[in-house]
Amino acid sequence: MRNCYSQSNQNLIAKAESENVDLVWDRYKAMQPQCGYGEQGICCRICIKGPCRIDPFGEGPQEGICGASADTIVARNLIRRIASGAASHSLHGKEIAMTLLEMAEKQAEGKETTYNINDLDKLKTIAEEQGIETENISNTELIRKVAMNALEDYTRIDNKPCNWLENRVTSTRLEKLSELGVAASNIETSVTDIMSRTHVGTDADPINLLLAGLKGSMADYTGMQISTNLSDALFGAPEPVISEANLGVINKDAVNIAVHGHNPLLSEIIVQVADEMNQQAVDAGARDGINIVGVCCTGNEVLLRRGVPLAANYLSQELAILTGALEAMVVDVQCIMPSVSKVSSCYHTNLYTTMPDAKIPGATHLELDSEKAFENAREIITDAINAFSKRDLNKVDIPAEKNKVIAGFSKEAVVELLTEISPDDPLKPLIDNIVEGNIKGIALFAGCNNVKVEQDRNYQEIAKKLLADNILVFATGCAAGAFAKNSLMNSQATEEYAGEKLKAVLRFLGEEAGLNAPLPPVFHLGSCVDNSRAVDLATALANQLDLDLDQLPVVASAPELMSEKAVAIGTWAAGLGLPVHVGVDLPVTGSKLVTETLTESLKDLVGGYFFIEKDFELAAEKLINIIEDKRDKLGLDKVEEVI
Ligand code: MSK
Repeated sequence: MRNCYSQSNQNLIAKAESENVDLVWDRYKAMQPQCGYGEQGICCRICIKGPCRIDPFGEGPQEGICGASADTIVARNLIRRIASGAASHSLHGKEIAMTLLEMAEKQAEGKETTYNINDLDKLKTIAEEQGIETENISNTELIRKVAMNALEDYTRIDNKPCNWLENRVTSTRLEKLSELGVAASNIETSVTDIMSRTHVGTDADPINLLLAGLKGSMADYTGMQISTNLSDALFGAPEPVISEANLGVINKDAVNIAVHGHNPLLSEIIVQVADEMNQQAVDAGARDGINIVGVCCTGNEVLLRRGVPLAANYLSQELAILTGALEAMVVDVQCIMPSVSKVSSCYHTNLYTTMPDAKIPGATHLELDSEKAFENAREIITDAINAFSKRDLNKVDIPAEKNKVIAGFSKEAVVELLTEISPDDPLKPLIDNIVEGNIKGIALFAGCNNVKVEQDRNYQEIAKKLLADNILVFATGCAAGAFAKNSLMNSQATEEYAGEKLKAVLRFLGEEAGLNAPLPPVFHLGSCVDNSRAVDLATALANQLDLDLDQLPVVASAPELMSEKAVAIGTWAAGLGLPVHVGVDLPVTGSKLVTETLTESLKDLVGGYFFIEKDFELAAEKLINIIEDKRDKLGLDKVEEVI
């Protein structure tokens, strides 16, 4: 099996072998065979009487030493993953909210601040949506109130649903979630609750455990909404921007600095400082100055807001260093392989960690401190300029492959574009095109890369089939990275892959946007937390049509799901009513009850559910069938009868 869909990435993997550098694929191979108990979720390591494992063939132990059944063990393991995902996304949101609060406090004292509000309109929109008075109030006070409103979701002691959950789903959905007792009221308590009830000798009821997981996933969703929206207020809501993606964006004539992780607080400053210090790099011999490139979701954040080219998604992060032309990699949190330290040490690349909760042995730790953010950014860039002369030219091998990307499809950007066409009712053109079948449905691709499958391939193959069937594709996170790297986010891709009806819509929208070419067939919505943008758009459509999300011809797919965050995202997506395709096995197959709950019973409860399909042809077929079925149920083939 090839490791990567992208030929240039594949070539670099061969280079690693010749230079004796171990990559993720080598470590995966060395790990075979992997533990079958772990793969099925039937290994319990929660207490120290264990580890225990259930015999999947029914011949050995069928319960742990404490008496926990396979169902209990699998459910506990699953919801602990959801708790970790929710903790990660929501801490990200909390850090942005704390940055806003600190900014407001400093402004009130008349002090200078490192960060400022870049998008006051967005801040005001958020305030209005959250019921915060925007008239007769200073900007400083508005910032403080918005920050406090978000932070309230981490501290509330009553049972009212979180502020950022309550008004970010349809009222029907909120009712349903409340009835089930899963409308999270406090993000951190939802996570604590999972960790507490999964302690040895606590909750043994698999269904009760799964409901706690569903609640934890709603906390995850809430944290993502906070992350996306407050980041937009701080750094600007994305607008369509043209850039490039794949390893070819690393420039041999520039000082190359990769920003990697998820939190845009430092990367935004690095991009600003790089502009100021560009001439210093030129003076040091780098003809093209400083070239910032993105990796994973920090990469998506700065791509959407600053047009910074994207070098790699999750599985290619080591390859960016392997080009031998990366002077620095600056990482923040999440999805950073510890191996980047070892790989960097084989080259001249400086590796920096920047967050107190994400240090890596071998890296230089330069903590992001809002007081010193500019100073730190200057230090990193100065060191990178000095490292430029230390490149070993014999080791430099930058693949030529890079592709044009049109990114930046925030909800605001989409609505603004539609407003040009229909000022009084912006969503009408979108709804009309869905009703008429020009857009048969929408598929949201999210999630990661997983070394268990050929990198990026399933994304490409499934999306091409959906596009040919006039299904519009949205993408976030490393899914977006896969499409950006492999040329599915530009006008040419529309001409090549979209069905005739979808093509006509995208051509028309492209003209309206002043592109003189079609919009791309895959809309880049942003990083993992920006899945919230897709829900916002779908919820706006549902509200206008007086429907709920589970009735819309909308599906989600995570063909290469890998992280705990992705498990949390998949769970809330199902909880909000979406059918969720997963292209790898979930570690739940050791329990028939848990597997059936996720893939069947959940459907009756919330409308959404998971389905596993590893074959991309079949996955595409199933996603299309689901969309057609939803259209049928809405009577969309008999247009005049419905909307
Ligand atoms: S970075 S969570 S590998 S999408 Fe957001 Fe990519 Fe998945 Fe990390």
